[in-house]
Amino acid sequence: MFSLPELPYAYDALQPYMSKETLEYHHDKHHLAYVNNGNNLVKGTEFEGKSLEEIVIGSHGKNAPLFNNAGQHYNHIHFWHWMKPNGGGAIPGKIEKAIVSDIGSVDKFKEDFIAAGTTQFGSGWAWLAVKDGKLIVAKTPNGESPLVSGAKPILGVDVWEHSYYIDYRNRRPDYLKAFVDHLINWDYVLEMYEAATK
Ligand code: MN3
Repeated sequence: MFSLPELPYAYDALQPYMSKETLEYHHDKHHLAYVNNGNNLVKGTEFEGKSLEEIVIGSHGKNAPLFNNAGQHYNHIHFWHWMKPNGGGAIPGKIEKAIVSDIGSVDKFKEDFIAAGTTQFGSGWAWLAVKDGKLIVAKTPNGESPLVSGAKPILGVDVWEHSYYIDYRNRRPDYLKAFVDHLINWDYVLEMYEAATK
């Protein structure tokens, strides 16, 4: 059964970069809907009792309603942890080294990541992921993630309008820049990088 995790910080902890109102709607309403829909849709399918990652990968291309909700549940569980108060800042050495060797430079990573989020037409996500042992920047539509193309996501940002419209209106690039500079929880990114490259 899917369940809604609590936010790892207070609803007002990410202000002024992400408001209490945004987190209340995004976590309490949007994420909860994915949890409830996912629980209803998984019932009686071959995916009942499987892990969330198995459901996301297994339902892709097979059961769109289940995939959309399970994919968004997976994405949002991590999204809350990919942010923290006073985030951004110095990148852990191990990840910085991999960014420089696989992407070129930290500036290039930031530019590519923001561009991926800005150019994702409509709803979706921008990613930093590990594919074949190397870091890549990617974007996906709707509830997809790099999991469905055999990669392991280690950082993602939600570019659905519900994630930024209250705070930034139509200024998605400003939201993405604030996410990179002030919200990213690099400790959690490092944790996922280490798990993905074990
Ligand atoms: Mn969302």
